[in-house]
Amino acid sequence: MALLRFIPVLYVASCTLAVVKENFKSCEQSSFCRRLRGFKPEISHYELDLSDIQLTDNAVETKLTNFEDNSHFKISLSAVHGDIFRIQVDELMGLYPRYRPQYALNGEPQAAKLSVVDKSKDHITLQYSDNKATLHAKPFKVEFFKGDSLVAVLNSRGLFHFEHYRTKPSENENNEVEQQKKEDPGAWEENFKSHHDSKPKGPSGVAVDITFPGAMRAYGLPEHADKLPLRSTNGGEPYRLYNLDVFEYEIDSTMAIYGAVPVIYAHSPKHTVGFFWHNAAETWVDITNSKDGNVMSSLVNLVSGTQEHSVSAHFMSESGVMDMFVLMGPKPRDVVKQYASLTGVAPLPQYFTLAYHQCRWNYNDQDDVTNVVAHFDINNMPVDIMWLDIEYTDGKKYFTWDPVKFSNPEQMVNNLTSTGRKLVVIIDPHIKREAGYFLHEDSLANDYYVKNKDGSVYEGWCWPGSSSYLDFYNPKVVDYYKGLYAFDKFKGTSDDVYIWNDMNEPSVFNGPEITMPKDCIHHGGWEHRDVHNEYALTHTVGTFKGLTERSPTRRPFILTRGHFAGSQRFAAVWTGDNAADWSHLAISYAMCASEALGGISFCGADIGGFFGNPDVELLQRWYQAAVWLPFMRAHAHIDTRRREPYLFSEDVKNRIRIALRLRYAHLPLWYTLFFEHEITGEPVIRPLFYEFPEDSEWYDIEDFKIYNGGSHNIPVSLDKILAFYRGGSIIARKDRPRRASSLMHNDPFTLYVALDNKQTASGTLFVDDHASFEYRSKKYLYLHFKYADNTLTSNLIDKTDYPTKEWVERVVIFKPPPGVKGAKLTSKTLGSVDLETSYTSENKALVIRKPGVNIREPFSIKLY
Ligand code: NBV
Repeated sequence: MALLRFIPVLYVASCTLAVVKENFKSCEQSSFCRRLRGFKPEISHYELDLSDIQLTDNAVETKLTNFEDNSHFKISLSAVHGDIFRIQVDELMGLYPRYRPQYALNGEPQAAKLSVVDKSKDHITLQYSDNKATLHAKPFKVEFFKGDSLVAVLNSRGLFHFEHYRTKPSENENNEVEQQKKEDPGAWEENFKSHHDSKPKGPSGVAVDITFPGAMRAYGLPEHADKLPLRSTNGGEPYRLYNLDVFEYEIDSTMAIYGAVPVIYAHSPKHTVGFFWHNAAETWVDITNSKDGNVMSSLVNLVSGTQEHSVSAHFMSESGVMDMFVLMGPKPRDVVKQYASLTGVAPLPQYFTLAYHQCRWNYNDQDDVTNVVAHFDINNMPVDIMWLDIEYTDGKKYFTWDPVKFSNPEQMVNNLTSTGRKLVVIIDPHIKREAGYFLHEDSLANDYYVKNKDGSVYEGWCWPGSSSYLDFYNPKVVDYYKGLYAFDKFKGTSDDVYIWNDMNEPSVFNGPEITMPKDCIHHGGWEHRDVHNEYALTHTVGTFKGLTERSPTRRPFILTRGHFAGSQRFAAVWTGDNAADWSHLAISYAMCASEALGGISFCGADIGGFFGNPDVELLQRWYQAAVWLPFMRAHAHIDTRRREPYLFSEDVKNRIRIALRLRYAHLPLWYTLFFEHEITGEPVIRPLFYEFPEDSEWYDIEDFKIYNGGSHNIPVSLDKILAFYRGGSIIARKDRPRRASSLMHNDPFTLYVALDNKQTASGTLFVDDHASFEYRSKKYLYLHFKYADNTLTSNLIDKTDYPTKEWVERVVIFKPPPGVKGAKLTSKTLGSVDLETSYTSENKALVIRKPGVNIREPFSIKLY
């Protein structure tokens, strides 16, 4: 498959922003994290009862006991289709039910057959394909084997801990003093700054450690503004997963930000293993990597009984059941696909969504919007989508328009669509508490809001002032909410208007840590603490349903800030409020690569940086770099200077124009990768460790210079966009510059053939109508290009059809065989035709002109 890589130049970090850290908890300030991190028994407190097991075709179930306090749990281990083990632990006769996320999984995982291969009173071994799991009774631990290799050990350090629900010890109890001594002061109620968490159910934390013997590095746990490989956290703060609106977030940090995807991959050249912690409550994760060579990591080696490298993770959540998936690999590609088989994939987006988006907080009025697009046209710069931030609304009441500045949205939208453009408008989940506002009145009348612990409607402070929050856990709210997107409800919108869901962590300006209090209550009686990380996902589910029902023949487009495991099925994400700083440009790659491994490929960062004013060098570099991230949008804070790319000097404009055109030329590649993502679950962007590029060569896409693997010093002027085609790839591009992607649909392709050292190459191309769901009824073309034996061939992969005018205009072969005299095309309708060729010795490329064949038709071009 064709693979595109952009290697960003190393920038010197000089971040000038300052997050107010005091607004957010450290582990030490969070009662359950403090307790669970501090829980370090010499041996595990837990014991399995293997004398009484229930065995079915797919699972084994038995009892687990904490012999220190004699609490009992049921535990099951099951096999899930696709080389996955699932371990579930819940209380036996718990005082209250425990929450299991409702939206992360893409349906119930499909069970696979499990057989017992060995059983004694202290262990039982179960096998599924070439995967084995051994449950040890005392101390409790579970070992996972791929073939004969031990690849993961659950509870190897004995940190497994399940705080069962209890009644609060009464003040008069004799053991009160003892009890108080043992109990963390925040166990039964907790304060943070001026906020009080009443914790009506008391402590309910769950924690587990998992060690990956042999692993050299770990990846995953988005969203953090940190490097891609996870760092050892001993001595520092654990990675925190708690969706938060962190103003001016800092980089190189394990602090929580907007999204939470609790999946981790431990990697070594031999094995890659994944672990998905299916829990929506606040979560902290400690990482220990033996390579760091500290005391803790030696301990990990000791308990895992190995002197080789290992990585260990310690997951700690505030509440919920324990629901864990071990993804058995064996390669990065396998674990990521296994994760996708559980949480789903992003459905193929519309073609235009991969083009360039122009956003700003805010475009002042509808004339502003029209003018911006006109300037792009005047300056021959492509743009597909204009965005409106919160100021388009009537007083921050979503689903309304400012009556003065946006008095005629239909006309504004028509202006956009007449030149092939679209509009995206923002819709946040907080609702203005204003008498007469239909949404508020409906929500009050029908009981649609999240509640306080006493049952009254929760009120928080957000953009509109006093606000309440829709409770998407109530199915009636989702039904109501999706209806708000109907054209007769959201007047002025049309099929060409799409949605941006912001502030859905949820952000509450006067709430604890700028979010909703944990003792708020959702439909079903769940506390906000149980569902917090999933709230944004429920919001996008409502929006997705709204757009699908409103425009049944168009694929929805939603951008969301808050996200959770599974969000990819509904929305794209961006990295939130970054800064106009080189360090934020550099980290955007790591952040999106991490999201992509966590299933969320459709990711981008605000071009230029949200806060602050980028200098022109940074702005140009940002455009050049953003060409190679899946979601490409410029955005800026309301207090920044205008920075639409046409506002700059001719040479700056020219560089940005070249970058934008490069993006548009590669839209067929992005689109094909998204199609393949939907089918296979493979990420659209992939870090190098994912691909094992040992044999590859890299062709500079401008001068076709060849680079073999390893590191190279390459001079990079401002004009230079550093990007490479991997040797062995065939990339189909559309090189004719246009104003919008919709105007390129019938344009011809140029096939770039980058040969590997065996003089072969291959690639794929997906073609359809760019917008509808017809591709699900076989109305598409999925082509395989192959170059071998001096011949390029194109064939259909699937038995499908899509009548298209798209044709092949040119073929460019990098490093062609020596002495080529000409090329002959053969196809059914064109017969056998001699083609014109030319060779440029400067960049060692052979150009074959005008094959002229329709892309729908299989063909071959033979060099002679
Ligand atoms: O809606 C205003 C902004 C938006 O422009 C930005 O992209 C979001 O991440 N929003 C946050 C609210 C406030 C930002 C300080």
